[in-house]
Amino acid sequence: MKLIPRPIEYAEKAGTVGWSSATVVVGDFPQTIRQAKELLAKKPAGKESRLNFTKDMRLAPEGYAIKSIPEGIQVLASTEAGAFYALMSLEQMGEGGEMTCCYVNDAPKYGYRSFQLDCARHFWTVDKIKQILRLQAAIKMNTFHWHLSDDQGWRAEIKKYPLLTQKGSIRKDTPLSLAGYNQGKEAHDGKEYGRGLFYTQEQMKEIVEYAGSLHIQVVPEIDMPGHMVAAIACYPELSCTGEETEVSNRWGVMDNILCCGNEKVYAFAKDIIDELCEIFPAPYFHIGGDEVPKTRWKTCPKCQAKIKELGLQDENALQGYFNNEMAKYLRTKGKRMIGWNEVLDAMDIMDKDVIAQWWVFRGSKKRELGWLEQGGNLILSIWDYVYMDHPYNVRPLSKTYKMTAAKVGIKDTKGILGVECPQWCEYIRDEEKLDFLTFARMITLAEVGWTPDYRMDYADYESRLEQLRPFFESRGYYIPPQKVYRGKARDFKTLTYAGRWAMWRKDPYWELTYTNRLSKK
Ligand code: TNX
Repeated sequence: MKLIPRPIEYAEKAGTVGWSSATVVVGDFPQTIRQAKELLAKKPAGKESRLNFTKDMRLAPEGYAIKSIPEGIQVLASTEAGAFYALMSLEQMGEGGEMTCCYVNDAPKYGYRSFQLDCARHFWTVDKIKQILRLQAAIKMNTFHWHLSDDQGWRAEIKKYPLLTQKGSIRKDTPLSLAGYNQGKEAHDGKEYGRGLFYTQEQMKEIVEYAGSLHIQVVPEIDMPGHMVAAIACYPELSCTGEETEVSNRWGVMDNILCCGNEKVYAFAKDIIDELCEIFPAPYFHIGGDEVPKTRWKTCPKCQAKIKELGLQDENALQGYFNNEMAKYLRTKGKRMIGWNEVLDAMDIMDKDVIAQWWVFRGSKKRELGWLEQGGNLILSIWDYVYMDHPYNVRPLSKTYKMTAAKVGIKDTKGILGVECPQWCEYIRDEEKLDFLTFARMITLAEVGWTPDYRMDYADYESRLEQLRPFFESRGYYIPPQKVYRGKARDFKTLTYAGRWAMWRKDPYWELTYTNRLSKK
């Protein structure tokens, strides 16, 4: 079987059926039919066949069935999305101009299958994002989480606050290494970065529209109240001290955060939400909420007054209050708030509708499991399994494949909305490295989010990945050599796990350099 993600049921039948520009497309689902015709028109003429889409309300919303015989292919689905996913399966199976006749019955395990791209630390073009979205569609992922702001750059045009992109997009220079990380002692490149590198509202709409045609929702993230130095550099009155500062040129966690004792901050956040909600129709909005040091709040008279006035327990509760205000506001716009799992720091007061995205183990798993038990929702994107910015030598694809509910200790999966692989781009500054670290892991995550746990099998997955290598690579989706994504690249096999990390810390570029050497041989 040449198919990723692995479907619920697949059975081979006798004979082959044509998949070429000689295939005639008919039936229900006009949008998918148009897309099928466009896709088939690009293929050379081959064996004649018929492709028929039929609406069948018994199928799950994103599910589909395929029955093929040598004369033609019958697709059943209840929605355009289901019909589209059948087309995406046929695209993979029919790569050679025809395919083995088969029966497929399929539907996703989770409804939220996501990829996050950090466009703040380094900027990626609209065309690059579209290329990634087209791969997401091919592997049946339905969410693009767009990280649009961070300490080192603001990338979303906001008409009410023009400085955010005029000034907040630019940093003085960029750290080159992890040496002295977070202490300002790392080597820098000495080059200004980010002038003009932001998305206009028109461009954001263009991405939303393109993604929508591929049944992908776009969830914008504005990270707050931490990771906000770029905005504070433009509007210093938003911080506790109000002092002038610059867009950050360091990576890590910054003490300078929004002042949650100041009403102006709440108004600012709501204004940004207002503008972005006009652009992004998805029923979710991500407010970040990660890595929020409370150092400044502890001595800030405004924050302390707010804590008193509201009868809050401490600074964590103040963040909880801020989160709840945002969740309430988003609800008036028909949206649910998502936040990184630090939003659970104030779990006892947290709005039950908020979705926590689990990226890091803070102490124990108790909080996250407890949140699920209370009926809360989680998205899984646990650092140790799925983070894409680290080398394959440290985190082989087989590790990403293991992020199943049972493996992370979750018995009742009811509250799990889905999974995500985030790509953070501190050390990814060119498309070559982005490709190297993104595509293969994203394809792996797609199967983690779609295929039921009992149907998952890593050895089988790897053999399908290799069979589909020409399918992906001919479309520009580079897959590293097997020995690289297995984490056993020759030069480094003598290193311990700790040694591999140490090597990466010294030079976060080393694995790419290594792969370049591999491909030149
Ligand atoms: C932690 S994941 C962060 C990001 C960094 C990433 C680097 C998360 C919510 N916060 O700000 O880019 O680590 O791997």
